[in-house]
Amino acid sequence: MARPTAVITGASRGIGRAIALKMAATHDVVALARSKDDLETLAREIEQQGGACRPVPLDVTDADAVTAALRGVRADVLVNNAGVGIMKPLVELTPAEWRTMVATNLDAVYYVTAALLPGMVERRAGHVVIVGSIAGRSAFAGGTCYTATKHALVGFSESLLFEVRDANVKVTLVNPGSVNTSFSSSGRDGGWKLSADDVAEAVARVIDTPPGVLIHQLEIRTLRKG
Ligand code: NJP
Repeated sequence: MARPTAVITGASRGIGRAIALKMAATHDVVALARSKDDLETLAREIEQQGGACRPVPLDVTDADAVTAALRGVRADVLVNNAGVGIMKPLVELTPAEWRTMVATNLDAVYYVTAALLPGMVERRAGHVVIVGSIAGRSAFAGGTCYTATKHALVGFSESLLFEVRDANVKVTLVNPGSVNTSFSSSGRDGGWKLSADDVAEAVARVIDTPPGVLIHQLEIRTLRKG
């Protein structure tokens, strides 16, 4: 029997890469990001472990490229993970930085989900996971745009759930605290943070709930000491 397919955005490094490696134990992986070489390295690693991974080098903020690349892809699981955080006071943010965050953290979630959701609804099966953030319900100086995009995902994901749950499609928003990736370069030792593997483990668990049961929102915290 064919294995299910998981499409994962932002799979070239960090949390998305860890999710791809974790999901590859049970799913064929379609890995999206712009860094072609990193995706190919990931694919080789997954293949060495006996899995299957198709790298799709792509800018997820390019709506036409997303539609073209995902045409005909049958996704059982979609993990919208790609994201950008440029933390600085509002008056220092450039319009380009603002647009990059909104385009990556919000617009792209719409593009990728819209490309894969019709198939899920038609098959009456599927799971859309969105990697948000604790910044989706809290705020901090320097986070005007980033928190706005992650707050937006709360409304997006709950509205989407109400649209598709009768079609048996699940929607989950996963909100991690700080994760030790190259996402933020505070210069501080990140040993106290969650690891990308911690988040991947949580994602695998929310996907593995029984039919008829959905974890719609999950917040993940570290207990490690700073
Ligand atoms: O970030 P990082 P994380 N088109 O920088 C991809 C959220 N989060 O893994 O294109 C396509 O290591 C990029 O690939 P590439 C956060 O908001 C994090 O930590 O090759 N892909 C890379 O694979 C985000 O939503 C923390 O450069 C694009 C990936 O995105 C998610 O977790 C805390 C792209 C970013 O890898 C993953 O973050 C939290 C584009 N235009 C939430 N732009 C945290 N780390 O502390 C970027 O609460 N990517």
